[in-house]
Amino acid sequence: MTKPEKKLPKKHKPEWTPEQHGEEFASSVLKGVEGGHDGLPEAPGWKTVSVKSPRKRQFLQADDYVRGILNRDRTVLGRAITLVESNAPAHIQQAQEVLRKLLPQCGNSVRIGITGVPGGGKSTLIEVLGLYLIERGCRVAVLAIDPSSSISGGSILGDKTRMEKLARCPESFIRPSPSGGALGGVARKTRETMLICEAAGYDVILVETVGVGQSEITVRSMVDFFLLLQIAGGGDELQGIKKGVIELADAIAINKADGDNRPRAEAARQDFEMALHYLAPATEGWKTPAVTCSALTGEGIPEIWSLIEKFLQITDGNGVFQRRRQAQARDWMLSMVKERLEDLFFRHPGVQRLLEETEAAVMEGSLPATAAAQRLLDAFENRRT
Ligand SMILES: Nc1nc2c(ncn2[C@@H]2O[C@H](COP(=O)(O)OP(=O)(O)O)[C@@H](O)[C@H]2O)c(=O)[nH]1
Ligand SMILES: [Mg+2]
Repeated sequence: MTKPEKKLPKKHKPEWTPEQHGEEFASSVLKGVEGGHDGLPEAPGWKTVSVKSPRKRQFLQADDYVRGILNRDRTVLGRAITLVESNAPAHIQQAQEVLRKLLPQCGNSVRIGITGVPGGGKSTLIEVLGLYLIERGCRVAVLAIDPSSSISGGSILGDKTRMEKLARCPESFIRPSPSGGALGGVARKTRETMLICEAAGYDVILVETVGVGQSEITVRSMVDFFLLLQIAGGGDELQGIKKGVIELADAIAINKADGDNRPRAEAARQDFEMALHYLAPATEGWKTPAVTCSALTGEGIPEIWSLIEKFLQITDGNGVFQRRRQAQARDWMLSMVKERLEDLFFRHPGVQRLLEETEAAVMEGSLPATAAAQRLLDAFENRRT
């Protein structure tokens, strides 16, 4: 077959790149390449223009994914996660098949969540802790939940440079937060990614999340151990920190306890210890400690790991570990049912037709809220009122 003479499409700048972007952002993209991607056949008359990789991607069946993941093939692992992150119905179905087949090999890792204020040193700590664990023969996966990152685009780049050494280790796997808008979607993708990483033999899964909004609660609901990272600020240390977050933590680490900052970090630690005294612990049978550390010097990091090991030993012994995992799986299922029902409800044509006027009637006081709710629910169930 002779090559069709075809003019290359004009090069376009991408619509958006972050400031000071690296090579990962193409400086130019080609417009209108149809087909030839992800194993799809090429569109007739088109020659796929490949800038870098001439290797054609094979379309993988569910069993290919499963085999690749169990064989610890990082390329297949990456592609399986992309599959899980896809919102296309066909992909969701295939991802579920892969997950179902992998499930017997899941659940053998330690799941650790790390939260704290932006800039508190979470990524730096994960790098140091990750390298420490790899030295001890572990394989480490790092995931992130950051619903804001798909908007700002910033934190992914920041974190990647923060975890440079860890990223270079063959025993590590780092995956930035999936884009996907609502926290619910991001959480589902992260949970399923976690399961895939477990099947791929990662012993420790570290989930980083920003300490804003609802994401701490989401991460708490998917991990065994939850670490709250704090830094010593000026004045009253506990001001501005949500009490609720402290109650979720299995340990509080005051980071940046180095140089001149040491005494202030120690003072903050004492404040937290005092506050913890009055709060119910996050995990039954475990007393939440407050410690200091420095992700910069590595001081205190082995001690944090010892804490986690002790926690695992205790919670395994008293059954709390197993019970929490069971409850997490059940709650996750229920929350997905609720999400789906809510979605179906508000998309229902009968509900959509009535919603606006019913809302208005409730607001002006002409219809009681209970009767209004019943009216919408009846519309959802297609019952005449
Ligand atoms: N002095 C000092 N700086 C640190 C320490 N840990 C992190 N940093 C710095 O704090 C900044 C934010 O760190 P990063 O890990 O990105 O924070 P994250 O937003 O919580 O992930 C970076 O400039 C780090 O070098 C520490 O223990 N001591
Ligand atoms: Mg970070």
